[in-house]
Amino acid sequence: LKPFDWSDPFGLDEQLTEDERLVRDTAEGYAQEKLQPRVTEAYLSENFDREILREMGQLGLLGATIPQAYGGAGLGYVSYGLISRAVERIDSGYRSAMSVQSSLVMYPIFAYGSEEQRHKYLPGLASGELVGCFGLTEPDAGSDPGGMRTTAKKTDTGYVLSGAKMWITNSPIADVFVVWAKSEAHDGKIRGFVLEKGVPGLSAPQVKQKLSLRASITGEIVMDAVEVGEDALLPNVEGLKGPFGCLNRARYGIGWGSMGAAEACFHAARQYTLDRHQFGRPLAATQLVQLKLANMVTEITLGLQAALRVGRRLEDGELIPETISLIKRNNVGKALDIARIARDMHGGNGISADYQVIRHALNLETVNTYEGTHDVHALILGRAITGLSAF
Ligand code: TGC
Ligand code: FAD
Repeated sequence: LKPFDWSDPFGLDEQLTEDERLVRDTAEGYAQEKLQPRVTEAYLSENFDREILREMGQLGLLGATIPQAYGGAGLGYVSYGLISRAVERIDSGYRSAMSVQSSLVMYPIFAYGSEEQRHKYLPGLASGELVGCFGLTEPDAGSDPGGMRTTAKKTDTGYVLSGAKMWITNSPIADVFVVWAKSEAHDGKIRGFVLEKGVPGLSAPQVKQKLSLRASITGEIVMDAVEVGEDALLPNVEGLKGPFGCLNRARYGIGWGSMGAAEACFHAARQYTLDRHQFGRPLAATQLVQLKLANMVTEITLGLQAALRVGRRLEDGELIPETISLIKRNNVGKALDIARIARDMHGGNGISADYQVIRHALNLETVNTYEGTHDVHALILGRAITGLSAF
Protein backbone atom coordinates (compact mmCIF):
# COMPACT_ATOMS: atom_id res chain seq x y z
CA LEU A 1 0.00 0.00 0.00
CA LYS A 2 1.13 3.52 -0.74
CA PRO A 3 0.68 5.98 2.13
CA PHE A 4 -1.89 8.76 1.76
CA ASP A 5 -0.26 12.14 1.08
CA TRP A 6 -2.67 14.70 2.58
CA SER A 7 -0.95 17.54 0.71
CA ASP A 8 -1.29 15.85 -2.71
CA PRO A 9 -3.61 12.83 -2.50
CA PHE A 10 -3.95 12.17 -6.26
CA GLY A 11 -0.27 12.78 -7.06
CA LEU A 12 -0.73 15.99 -9.07
CA ASP A 13 3.02 16.35 -8.90
CA GLU A 14 3.55 13.10 -10.83
CA GLN A 15 1.26 14.32 -13.60
CA LEU A 16 3.46 17.33 -14.35
CA THR A 17 6.44 17.42 -16.68
CA GLU A 18 9.91 18.25 -15.44
CA ASP A 19 9.62 21.74 -16.98
CA GLU A 20 6.26 22.33 -15.30
CA ARG A 21 7.71 21.37 -11.93
CA LEU A 22 10.47 23.91 -12.50
CA VAL A 23 7.95 26.65 -13.30
CA ARG A 24 5.96 25.72 -10.21
CA ASP A 25 9.05 25.81 -7.99
CA THR A 26 10.09 29.21 -9.39
CA ALA A 27 6.61 30.68 -8.84
CA GLU A 28 6.24 29.15 -5.37
CA GLY A 29 9.71 30.26 -4.32
CA TYR A 30 9.02 33.82 -5.45
CA ALA A 31 5.55 33.90 -3.87
CA GLN A 32 6.70 32.59 -0.51
CA GLU A 33 9.91 34.64 -0.30
CA LYS A 34 8.83 37.94 -1.83
CA LEU A 35 5.04 38.19 -1.66
CA GLN A 36 4.18 36.55 1.64
CA PRO A 37 6.28 38.95 3.79
CA ARG A 38 4.61 42.09 2.37
CA VAL A 39 1.00 41.01 1.90
CA THR A 40 -0.46 41.75 5.33
CA GLU A 41 0.80 45.33 5.40
CA ALA A 42 -0.26 45.84 1.78
CA TYR A 43 -3.73 44.56 2.56
CA LEU A 44 -4.15 46.67 5.69
CA SER A 45 -2.96 49.84 3.96
CA GLU A 46 -4.86 49.06 0.73
CA ASN A 47 -1.72 49.33 -1.31
CA PHE A 48 -0.54 47.47 -4.40
CA ASP A 49 3.24 47.61 -4.82
CA ARG A 50 3.76 48.26 -8.53
CA GLU A 51 7.27 46.72 -8.30
CA ILE A 52 5.61 43.31 -8.01
CA LEU A 53 4.88 43.32 -11.73
CA ARG A 54 8.55 44.04 -12.53
CA GLU A 55 9.63 41.23 -10.22
CA MET A 56 7.19 38.83 -11.85
CA GLY A 57 8.36 39.98 -15.27
CA GLN A 58 11.98 39.26 -14.45
CA LEU A 59 11.06 35.68 -13.55
CA GLY A 60 9.01 35.16 -16.72
CA LEU A 61 5.72 34.91 -14.82
CA LEU A 62 3.87 37.45 -17.04
CA GLY A 63 2.41 36.30 -20.36
CA ALA A 64 3.53 32.75 -19.65
CA THR A 65 1.73 31.35 -22.71
CA ILE A 66 2.77 34.16 -25.10
CA PRO A 67 5.54 33.13 -27.57
CA GLN A 68 9.10 34.08 -26.70
CA ALA A 69 9.38 36.12 -29.91
CA TYR A 70 7.16 38.71 -28.21
CA GLY A 71 8.82 38.54 -24.80
CA GLY A 72 6.55 35.86 -23.33
CA ALA A 73 7.72 32.59 -21.81
CA GLY A 74 6.17 30.32 -24.48
CA LEU A 75 4.88 27.91 -21.81
CA GLY A 76 1.80 25.69 -21.80
CA TYR A 77 -1.51 26.33 -20.05
CA VAL A 78 -0.72 23.99 -17.16
CA SER A 79 2.36 26.07 -16.36
CA TYR A 80 0.20 29.19 -16.40
CA GLY A 81 -2.20 27.47 -14.01
CA LEU A 82 0.63 26.50 -11.67
CA ILE A 83 1.79 30.14 -11.56
CA SER A 84 -1.76 31.27 -10.69
CA ARG A 85 -2.01 28.68 -7.95
CA ALA A 86 1.34 29.65 -6.41
CA VAL A 87 0.58 33.38 -6.45
CA GLU A 88 -3.01 33.07 -5.19
CA ARG A 89 -1.79 30.88 -2.33
CA ILE A 90 -0.53 34.24 -1.01
CA ASP A 91 -3.32 36.57 -2.13
CA SER A 92 -6.02 36.65 -4.80
CA GLY A 93 -5.14 40.30 -5.48
CA TYR A 94 -1.59 39.42 -6.53
CA ARG A 95 -2.94 36.71 -8.84
CA SER A 96 -5.36 39.32 -10.23
CA ALA A 97 -2.49 41.61 -11.19
CA MET A 98 -0.74 38.70 -12.90
CA SER A 99 -3.78 37.34 -14.70
CA VAL A 100 -5.01 40.72 -15.96
CA GLN A 101 -1.58 41.46 -17.40
CA SER A 102 -1.19 37.98 -18.94
CA SER A 103 -4.66 36.91 -20.08
CA LEU A 104 -6.58 40.15 -20.41
CA VAL A 105 -3.96 42.50 -21.83
CA MET A 106 -1.14 40.50 -23.41
CA TYR A 107 -3.42 37.80 -24.81
CA PRO A 108 -5.75 40.14 -26.80
CA ILE A 109 -2.82 42.15 -28.15
CA PHE A 110 -1.19 38.88 -29.21
CA ALA A 111 -4.33 37.20 -30.55
CA TYR A 112 -6.18 40.18 -32.09
CA GLY A 113 -3.45 42.78 -32.57
CA SER A 114 -1.42 43.80 -35.61
CA GLU A 115 2.25 42.86 -35.84
CA GLU A 116 3.11 46.49 -34.96
CA GLN A 117 0.91 46.41 -31.85
CA ARG A 118 2.46 43.13 -30.74
CA HIS A 119 6.00 44.46 -31.02
CA LYS A 120 5.10 47.80 -29.51
CA TYR A 121 3.46 46.52 -26.33
CA LEU A 122 4.16 42.86 -25.58
CA PRO A 123 7.84 42.96 -24.57
CA GLY A 124 7.24 45.84 -22.12
CA LEU A 125 4.19 44.10 -20.66
CA ALA A 126 6.13 40.81 -20.33
CA SER A 127 8.95 42.48 -18.42
CA GLY A 128 6.54 44.39 -16.18
CA GLU A 129 7.92 47.75 -17.39
CA LEU A 130 4.40 48.47 -18.64
CA VAL A 131 1.26 47.82 -16.61
CA GLY A 132 -1.91 46.87 -18.46
CA CYS A 133 -5.62 46.87 -17.63
CA PHE A 134 -8.76 45.50 -19.28
CA GLY A 135 -11.94 47.57 -19.45
CA LEU A 136 -15.11 45.64 -20.17
CA THR A 137 -17.42 46.23 -17.16
CA GLU A 138 -19.36 49.49 -16.93
CA PRO A 139 -21.46 51.00 -14.15
CA ASP A 140 -24.62 49.75 -15.90
CA ALA A 141 -23.23 46.69 -17.71
CA GLY A 142 -21.59 43.97 -15.60
CA SER A 143 -22.94 40.47 -16.14
CA ASP A 144 -24.40 41.70 -19.42
CA PRO A 145 -21.44 43.32 -21.18
CA GLY A 146 -23.43 43.43 -24.42
CA GLY A 147 -25.32 46.31 -22.77
CA MET A 148 -22.23 48.53 -22.68
CA ARG A 149 -22.62 52.23 -23.53
CA THR A 150 -19.05 53.14 -24.41
CA THR A 151 -18.87 54.19 -28.06
CA ALA A 152 -16.17 54.65 -30.66
CA LYS A 153 -16.99 57.23 -33.33
CA LYS A 154 -15.03 57.28 -36.58
CA THR A 155 -13.05 60.36 -37.52
CA ASP A 156 -10.88 61.01 -40.58
CA THR A 157 -7.78 59.78 -38.78
CA GLY A 158 -9.08 57.29 -36.23
CA TYR A 159 -11.71 57.14 -33.48
CA VAL A 160 -13.15 59.13 -30.59
CA LEU A 161 -13.99 57.01 -27.54
CA SER A 162 -16.56 58.13 -24.98
CA GLY A 163 -17.83 56.28 -21.93
CA ALA A 164 -16.85 54.90 -18.55
CA LYS A 165 -15.60 51.56 -17.28
CA MET A 166 -15.99 50.48 -13.66
CA TRP A 167 -14.18 48.05 -11.32
CA ILE A 168 -11.05 47.82 -13.42
CA THR A 169 -8.07 46.02 -11.89
CA ASN A 170 -4.82 48.03 -12.19
CA SER A 171 -6.41 50.95 -14.08
CA PRO A 172 -5.03 53.74 -11.79
CA ILE A 173 -1.44 52.58 -12.43
CA ALA A 174 -1.89 51.37 -16.01
CA ASP A 175 0.21 52.47 -18.97
CA VAL A 176 -1.81 50.42 -21.49
CA PHE A 177 -5.62 50.19 -21.51
CA VAL A 178 -7.38 47.49 -23.52
CA VAL A 179 -10.97 48.78 -23.72
CA TRP A 180 -14.06 47.47 -25.47
CA ALA A 181 -16.50 49.83 -27.15
CA LYS A 182 -19.39 49.77 -29.62
CA SER A 183 -18.05 51.07 -32.90
CA GLU A 184 -20.41 53.00 -35.14
CA ALA A 185 -18.17 52.37 -38.14
CA HIS A 186 -18.57 48.61 -37.60
CA ASP A 187 -22.41 48.45 -37.42
CA GLY A 188 -22.33 49.08 -33.66
CA LYS A 189 -20.32 45.90 -33.06
CA ILE A 190 -18.01 45.65 -30.05
CA ARG A 191 -14.38 46.33 -30.92
CA GLY A 192 -11.19 46.41 -28.88
CA PHE A 193 -8.92 49.46 -28.62
CA VAL A 194 -5.50 49.95 -27.04
CA LEU A 195 -5.21 53.31 -25.30
CA GLU A 196 -2.08 54.77 -23.75
CA LYS A 197 -1.80 56.63 -20.48
CA GLY A 198 -1.61 60.39 -20.90
CA VAL A 199 -3.84 60.74 -23.94
CA PRO A 200 -6.18 63.74 -23.44
CA GLY A 201 -9.59 62.85 -21.99
CA LEU A 202 -8.44 59.57 -20.41
CA SER A 203 -8.40 59.23 -16.63
CA ALA A 204 -8.50 56.34 -14.18
CA PRO A 205 -9.55 57.32 -10.66
CA GLN A 206 -9.03 54.74 -7.93
CA VAL A 207 -11.93 52.95 -6.24
CA LYS A 208 -11.08 53.28 -2.55
CA GLN A 209 -12.24 51.62 0.67
CA LYS A 210 -12.67 48.15 -0.78
CA LEU A 211 -13.14 45.57 1.97
CA SER A 212 -12.04 42.74 -0.34
CA LEU A 213 -8.98 42.38 -2.60
CA ARG A 214 -7.29 45.27 -0.81
CA ALA A 215 -3.78 44.33 -1.97
CA SER A 216 -4.95 44.88 -5.56
CA ILE A 217 -5.55 48.33 -7.02
CA THR A 218 -8.91 48.92 -8.71
CA GLY A 219 -10.30 51.92 -10.55
CA GLU A 220 -12.54 53.38 -13.18
CA ILE A 221 -11.62 54.25 -16.75
CA VAL A 222 -13.18 57.53 -17.81
CA MET A 223 -13.05 58.33 -21.52
CA ASP A 224 -14.12 61.88 -22.24
CA ALA A 225 -13.87 62.11 -26.03
CA VAL A 226 -10.52 60.35 -26.21
CA GLU A 227 -9.05 60.70 -29.69
CA VAL A 228 -6.92 57.83 -30.98
CA GLY A 229 -5.46 56.92 -34.34
CA GLU A 230 -6.53 54.01 -36.54
CA ASP A 231 -3.60 52.09 -35.08
CA ALA A 232 -5.35 51.88 -31.68
CA LEU A 233 -7.98 49.46 -33.05
CA LEU A 234 -7.37 45.73 -32.49
CA PRO A 235 -7.91 44.72 -36.11
CA ASN A 236 -8.51 40.99 -35.87
CA VAL A 237 -11.68 40.48 -33.83
CA GLU A 238 -15.16 41.90 -33.55
CA GLY A 239 -18.12 41.17 -31.29
CA LEU A 240 -18.27 39.83 -27.76
CA LYS A 241 -16.15 36.86 -28.69
CA GLY A 242 -13.19 39.28 -28.46
CA PRO A 243 -13.41 39.93 -24.71
CA PHE A 244 -14.73 36.41 -24.05
CA GLY A 245 -11.69 34.91 -25.77
CA CYS A 246 -9.54 36.68 -23.16
CA LEU A 247 -11.89 35.77 -20.32
CA ASN A 248 -11.67 32.07 -21.20
CA ARG A 249 -7.95 32.19 -20.36
CA ALA A 250 -8.29 34.29 -17.23
CA ARG A 251 -11.21 32.22 -15.89
CA TYR A 252 -9.19 29.07 -16.48
CA GLY A 253 -6.30 30.55 -14.45
CA ILE A 254 -8.74 31.37 -11.64
CA GLY A 255 -9.75 27.70 -11.60
CA TRP A 256 -6.17 26.95 -10.49
CA GLY A 257 -5.58 30.10 -8.46
CA SER A 258 -8.63 29.68 -6.24
CA MET A 259 -7.36 26.22 -5.33
CA GLY A 260 -4.10 27.84 -4.22
CA ALA A 261 -6.04 30.10 -1.83
CA ALA A 262 -8.03 27.07 -0.64
CA GLU A 263 -4.83 25.10 -0.02
CA ALA A 264 -3.40 27.95 2.04
CA CYS A 265 -6.54 27.93 4.21
CA PHE A 266 -6.64 24.13 4.49
CA HIS A 267 -2.97 23.93 5.51
CA ALA A 268 -3.44 26.72 8.05
CA ALA A 269 -6.55 25.08 9.54
CA ARG A 270 -4.83 21.69 9.77
CA GLN A 271 -1.80 23.10 11.56
CA TYR A 272 -3.82 25.35 13.82
CA THR A 273 -6.11 22.54 15.00
CA LEU A 274 -3.14 20.22 15.55
CA ASP A 275 -1.43 22.86 17.72
CA ARG A 276 -4.44 24.22 19.59
CA HIS A 277 -5.67 22.25 22.60
CA GLN A 278 -9.12 22.57 24.13
CA PHE A 279 -10.82 20.15 26.51
CA GLY A 280 -7.44 18.50 27.09
CA ARG A 281 -6.68 17.43 23.53
CA PRO A 282 -5.85 18.90 20.12
CA LEU A 283 -8.83 20.33 18.27
CA ALA A 284 -7.71 18.11 15.38
CA ALA A 285 -8.59 15.06 17.51
CA THR A 286 -12.29 15.95 17.39
CA GLN A 287 -14.66 14.43 14.88
CA LEU A 288 -16.12 17.72 13.71
CA VAL A 289 -12.69 19.14 12.88
CA GLN A 290 -11.64 15.99 11.05
CA LEU A 291 -14.85 16.08 9.01
CA LYS A 292 -14.08 19.67 7.97
CA LEU A 293 -10.49 18.79 7.02
CA ALA A 294 -11.69 15.74 5.07
CA ASN A 295 -14.15 17.91 3.14
CA MET A 296 -11.43 20.44 2.37
CA VAL A 297 -8.89 17.95 1.08
CA THR A 298 -11.57 16.29 -1.05
CA GLU A 299 -12.69 19.50 -2.76
CA ILE A 300 -9.13 20.71 -3.32
CA THR A 301 -7.99 17.40 -4.77
CA LEU A 302 -10.95 17.19 -7.16
CA GLY A 303 -10.68 20.86 -8.08
CA LEU A 304 -7.00 20.65 -8.97
CA GLN A 305 -7.55 17.49 -10.98
CA ALA A 306 -10.34 19.21 -12.92
CA ALA A 307 -8.18 22.27 -13.57
CA LEU A 308 -5.38 20.03 -14.83
CA ARG A 309 -7.79 18.29 -17.21
CA VAL A 310 -9.00 21.61 -18.67
CA GLY A 311 -5.39 22.78 -18.98
CA ARG A 312 -4.31 19.66 -20.86
CA ARG A 313 -7.26 20.06 -23.22
CA LEU A 314 -6.30 23.68 -23.87
CA GLU A 315 -2.79 22.52 -24.67
CA ASP A 316 -4.31 20.03 -27.13
CA GLY A 317 -6.18 22.89 -28.79
CA GLU A 318 -9.55 21.89 -27.29
CA LEU A 319 -11.26 24.96 -25.88
CA ILE A 320 -14.71 24.18 -24.46
CA PRO A 321 -15.84 27.39 -22.69
CA GLU A 322 -18.45 25.61 -20.56
CA THR A 323 -15.75 23.41 -18.99
CA ILE A 324 -13.94 26.62 -18.03
CA SER A 325 -17.18 27.96 -16.50
CA LEU A 326 -17.48 24.68 -14.60
CA ILE A 327 -14.06 24.97 -12.93
CA LYS A 328 -14.20 28.74 -12.43
CA ARG A 329 -17.57 28.44 -10.71
CA ASN A 330 -17.00 25.31 -8.68
CA ASN A 331 -13.41 25.86 -7.63
CA VAL A 332 -14.03 29.43 -6.49
CA GLY A 333 -17.25 28.45 -4.71
CA LYS A 334 -15.48 25.61 -2.90
CA ALA A 335 -12.48 27.80 -2.08
CA LEU A 336 -14.80 30.40 -0.56
CA ASP A 337 -16.51 27.72 1.59
CA ILE A 338 -13.11 26.37 2.65
CA ALA A 339 -11.80 29.83 3.57
CA ARG A 340 -14.91 30.63 5.63
CA ILE A 341 -14.70 27.28 7.48
CA ALA A 342 -10.94 27.68 8.04
CA ARG A 343 -11.68 31.10 9.51
CA ASP A 344 -14.17 29.53 11.89
CA MET A 345 -11.72 26.79 12.89
CA HIS A 346 -9.22 29.46 13.98
CA GLY A 347 -11.72 30.79 16.53
CA GLY A 348 -11.05 34.39 17.59
CA ASN A 349 -7.61 34.29 15.98
CA GLY A 350 -9.38 33.67 12.70
CA ILE A 351 -10.45 37.28 12.46
CA SER A 352 -6.88 38.55 12.87
CA ALA A 353 -4.81 39.59 9.85
CA ASP A 354 -1.93 37.60 11.40
CA TYR A 355 -3.61 34.30 10.55
CA GLN A 356 -4.34 35.05 6.86
CA VAL A 357 -7.57 33.06 6.58
CA ILE A 358 -10.04 35.92 6.83
CA ARG A 359 -8.06 37.81 4.17
CA HIS A 360 -8.45 34.86 1.81
CA ALA A 361 -12.16 34.57 2.61
CA LEU A 362 -12.75 38.27 1.96
CA ASN A 363 -10.74 38.15 -1.28
CA LEU A 364 -12.64 35.15 -2.56
CA GLU A 365 -15.89 37.13 -2.31
CA THR A 366 -14.52 39.23 -5.18
CA VAL A 367 -13.20 36.23 -7.08
CA ASN A 368 -16.66 34.67 -6.85
CA THR A 369 -18.06 37.80 -8.53
CA TYR A 370 -15.54 38.88 -11.15
CA GLU A 371 -14.87 37.16 -14.47
CA GLY A 372 -18.53 36.07 -14.46
CA THR A 373 -20.39 35.59 -11.20
CA HIS A 374 -21.00 32.16 -9.65
CA ASP A 375 -24.61 32.28 -10.84
CA VAL A 376 -23.81 33.55 -14.34
CA HIS A 377 -21.53 30.53 -14.84
CA ALA A 378 -24.41 28.31 -13.66
CA LEU A 379 -26.55 29.91 -16.38
CA ILE A 380 -23.84 29.34 -19.00
CA LEU A 381 -23.82 25.66 -17.99
CA GLY A 382 -27.62 25.59 -17.84
CA ARG A 383 -27.83 26.89 -21.39
CA ALA A 384 -25.42 24.21 -22.61
CA ILE A 385 -27.31 21.47 -20.75
CA THR A 386 -30.81 22.45 -21.90
CA GLY A 387 -30.27 24.40 -25.09
CA LEU A 388 -32.34 27.20 -23.50
CA SER A 389 -30.90 30.58 -22.55
CA ALA A 390 -32.05 31.83 -19.13
CA PHE A 391 -30.25 35.20 -19.35
P1 TGC B 1 -23.70 35.26 -26.21
O1 TGC B 1 -24.82 35.47 -27.15
O2 TGC B 1 -23.63 34.02 -25.39
O3 TGC B 1 -22.32 35.37 -27.01
C1 TGC B 1 -22.02 36.53 -27.79
C2 TGC B 1 -20.87 36.18 -28.71
O4 TGC B 1 -19.73 35.80 -27.92
C3 TGC B 1 -19.37 34.44 -28.23
N1 TGC B 1 -18.99 33.80 -26.95
C4 TGC B 1 -17.78 33.34 -26.70
N2 TGC B 1 -16.68 33.30 -27.45
C5 TGC B 1 -15.58 32.76 -26.89
N3 TGC B 1 -15.56 32.29 -25.63
C6 TGC B 1 -16.66 32.31 -24.85
N4 TGC B 1 -16.61 31.87 -23.59
C7 TGC B 1 -17.84 32.86 -25.37
N5 TGC B 1 -19.09 33.07 -24.89
C8 TGC B 1 -19.79 33.64 -25.87
C9 TGC B 1 -20.60 33.81 -28.82
O5 TGC B 1 -20.27 32.72 -29.63
C10 TGC B 1 -21.16 34.97 -29.60
O6 TGC B 1 -20.37 35.12 -30.78
P2 TGC B 1 -21.04 35.66 -32.15
O7 TGC B 1 -19.95 35.55 -33.15
O8 TGC B 1 -22.22 34.75 -32.41
O9 TGC B 1 -21.47 37.06 -31.87
O10 TGC B 1 -23.62 36.53 -25.29
P3 TGC B 1 -24.57 37.05 -24.20
O11 TGC B 1 -24.63 38.53 -24.33
O12 TGC B 1 -25.88 36.29 -24.16
O13 TGC B 1 -23.67 36.66 -22.95
C11 TGC B 1 -24.18 36.15 -21.83
C12 TGC B 1 -23.09 35.77 -20.80
C13 TGC B 1 -23.73 35.77 -19.45
C14 TGC B 1 -22.56 34.40 -21.12
C15 TGC B 1 -21.90 36.72 -20.81
O14 TGC B 1 -22.27 37.98 -21.06
C16 TGC B 1 -21.00 36.61 -19.59
O15 TGC B 1 -20.13 35.75 -19.49
N6 TGC B 1 -21.12 37.57 -18.61
C17 TGC B 1 -20.15 37.70 -17.55
C18 TGC B 1 -19.33 38.95 -17.78
C19 TGC B 1 -17.92 38.81 -17.34
O16 TGC B 1 -17.37 37.71 -17.19
N7 TGC B 1 -17.25 39.93 -17.15
C20 TGC B 1 -15.88 39.91 -16.79
C21 TGC B 1 -15.29 41.28 -16.82
S1 TGC B 1 -13.52 41.25 -16.75
C22 TGC B 1 -13.15 40.88 -15.17
O17 TGC B 1 -13.96 40.62 -14.34
C23 TGC B 1 -11.71 40.88 -14.89
S2 TGC B 1 -11.33 40.64 -13.22
C24 TGC B 1 -9.73 40.22 -13.47
C25 TGC B 1 -8.94 40.09 -12.25
O18 TGC B 1 -8.75 41.08 -11.51
O19 TGC B 1 -8.38 38.97 -12.06
P1 FAD C 1 -24.44 42.45 -11.76
O1 FAD C 1 -24.26 41.98 -13.15
O2 FAD C 1 -25.27 43.66 -11.52
O3 FAD C 1 -24.92 41.26 -10.85
C1 FAD C 1 -25.49 41.43 -9.54
C2 FAD C 1 -26.08 40.08 -9.09
O4 FAD C 1 -27.11 39.70 -10.01
C3 FAD C 1 -25.06 38.93 -9.10
O5 FAD C 1 -25.33 38.08 -8.01
C4 FAD C 1 -25.37 38.20 -10.39
O6 FAD C 1 -25.02 36.81 -10.33
C5 FAD C 1 -26.86 38.39 -10.51
N1 FAD C 1 -27.36 38.28 -11.88
C6 FAD C 1 -26.97 39.01 -12.97
N2 FAD C 1 -27.66 38.62 -14.06
C7 FAD C 1 -28.48 37.61 -13.66
C8 FAD C 1 -29.43 36.77 -14.33
N3 FAD C 1 -29.68 36.89 -15.65
N4 FAD C 1 -30.09 35.87 -13.60
C9 FAD C 1 -29.86 35.72 -12.27
N5 FAD C 1 -28.97 36.47 -11.59
C10 FAD C 1 -28.29 37.41 -12.28
N6 FAD C 1 -14.27 44.08 -14.87
C11 FAD C 1 -13.47 44.38 -15.92
O7 FAD C 1 -13.94 44.59 -17.03
N7 FAD C 1 -12.11 44.45 -15.76
C12 FAD C 1 -11.51 44.24 -14.57
O8 FAD C 1 -10.28 44.30 -14.48
C13 FAD C 1 -12.33 43.96 -13.43
N8 FAD C 1 -11.77 43.82 -12.22
C14 FAD C 1 -12.59 43.73 -11.10
C15 FAD C 1 -12.03 43.82 -9.82
C16 FAD C 1 -12.85 43.80 -8.71
C17 FAD C 1 -12.25 43.97 -7.34
C18 FAD C 1 -14.24 43.62 -8.86
C19 FAD C 1 -15.16 43.57 -7.66
C20 FAD C 1 -14.80 43.53 -10.11
C21 FAD C 1 -13.99 43.60 -11.26
N9 FAD C 1 -14.53 43.63 -12.56
C22 FAD C 1 -13.74 43.89 -13.63
C23 FAD C 1 -15.99 43.64 -12.73
C24 FAD C 1 -16.65 42.28 -12.61
O9 FAD C 1 -16.39 41.49 -13.72
C25 FAD C 1 -18.15 42.49 -12.39
O10 FAD C 1 -18.32 43.01 -11.08
C26 FAD C 1 -18.94 41.22 -12.59
O11 FAD C 1 -18.93 40.80 -13.94
C27 FAD C 1 -20.41 41.37 -12.13
O12 FAD C 1 -21.00 42.51 -12.66
P2 FAD C 1 -21.77 43.57 -11.70
O13 FAD C 1 -20.86 43.90 -10.59
O14 FAD C 1 -22.28 44.65 -12.55
O15 FAD C 1 -22.96 42.74 -11.08
